[in-house]
Amino acid sequence: MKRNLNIITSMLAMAVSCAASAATETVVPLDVSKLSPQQQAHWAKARANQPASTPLYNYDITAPTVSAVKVGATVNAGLKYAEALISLTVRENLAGLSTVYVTLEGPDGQQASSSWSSSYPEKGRQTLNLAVSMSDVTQNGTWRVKSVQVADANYNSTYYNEAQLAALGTTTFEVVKAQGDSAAASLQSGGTNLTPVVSRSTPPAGMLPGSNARVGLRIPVTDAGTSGVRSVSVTLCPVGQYWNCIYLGGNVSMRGQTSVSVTVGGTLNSYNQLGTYVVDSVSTYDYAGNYRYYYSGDPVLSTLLDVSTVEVTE
Ligand SMILES: [Ca+2]
Ligand SMILES: [Ca+2]
Repeated sequence: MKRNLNIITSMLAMAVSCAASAATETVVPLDVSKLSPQQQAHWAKARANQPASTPLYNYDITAPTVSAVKVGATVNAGLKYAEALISLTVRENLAGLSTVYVTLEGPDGQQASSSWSSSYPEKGRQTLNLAVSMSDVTQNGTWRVKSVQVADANYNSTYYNEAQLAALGTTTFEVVKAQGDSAAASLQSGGTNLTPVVSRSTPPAGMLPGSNARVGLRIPVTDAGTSGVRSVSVTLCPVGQYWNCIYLGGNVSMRGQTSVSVTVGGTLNSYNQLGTYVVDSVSTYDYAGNYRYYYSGDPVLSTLLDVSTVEVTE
C-alpha cells in the first residue's frame, strides 16, 4: 500500500512539472499581414477548408425516434397465416437502426409481438412494415399497439407506451374469426424406419470416417386446430433400459400443415452400445405451442407406430 502511495505521489509530481513547463511556453499569434500575398492566399484557403473545431470522436448517444405509426386493416385471424401489419416511421442519427420490437394487445389482455433486426444498421429516416402473426390469437374485437421499442447499433433505445404511440398515428384495428388452437398434435398410425440396422462404424454417405452414424424415422402426425404440426422428438432406448438412449428430432418448415409425415433424425454417440433399441417416448408439438407426450409404455406407441426397433451393429 505504501509503495502504491509512493508511485502515485511521484506520478502527481511529474504531472505538476509537465503542467508547469507547458504553462511557460508562449504561443506567438500569426501576423498574417507579414506574409507575402501568395502566402496570405494560401493561408486563407487552408483556413477555409478546415472546420473551426473537429470533434475528436463522434460517439452516438442519441436513441432512434418514432415519428409515425399506422396499423393495417381488419385481421381475419381464422386464416392460417393471419398477420397484423404495423407501419413505423423511424429516424436514427448515426450508428444505425438496429432493432425494433412491437407488442400488440387484445381486448382481454392477450398479447402478440414481433421483432425486427438489421444486420446492416443504417441511419436516416426509414419506414418499416412489421407483420405480427395473429394465427394463434383467440380474442376478437379491438386490438391496439401496446408498445414499441427502437434501438440503434450503439445500444441507445427509446420505448413508447400505448398513449405515446396513439399520439403518433393510428394504433387500433379489429380482429375477427379468432378461434385459436388449444389442441395438441398427435401420432397417426404408420411410419417408416429409415435405418432399421445401423452400423456404428459406418459414417453417413459422403462423410469422413469417424463421423457418427445416422439414425432416422418418418413419423406421421396430425394436428387438430389451425396452427399445424411443428415438430416431433423421439427417444430410442436399449430394450429394458432408460439410459444410453438415441435422441431424434425433426421440424416442419411450414405452418398450417394439419397432417404431415415428419422426418426425425439424430446420430449415434460413443456411449451407444450394440444391440436393439426400441421407441421409448415420443413428443409432438404444434405451431401454437401445444404438445403431447407419449411416455414410455404408452400402448399408443406400440399400436400406432409401425416403427419399432433400430438394431445397432459394429
Ligand atoms: Ca443513434
Ligand atoms: Ca393444434
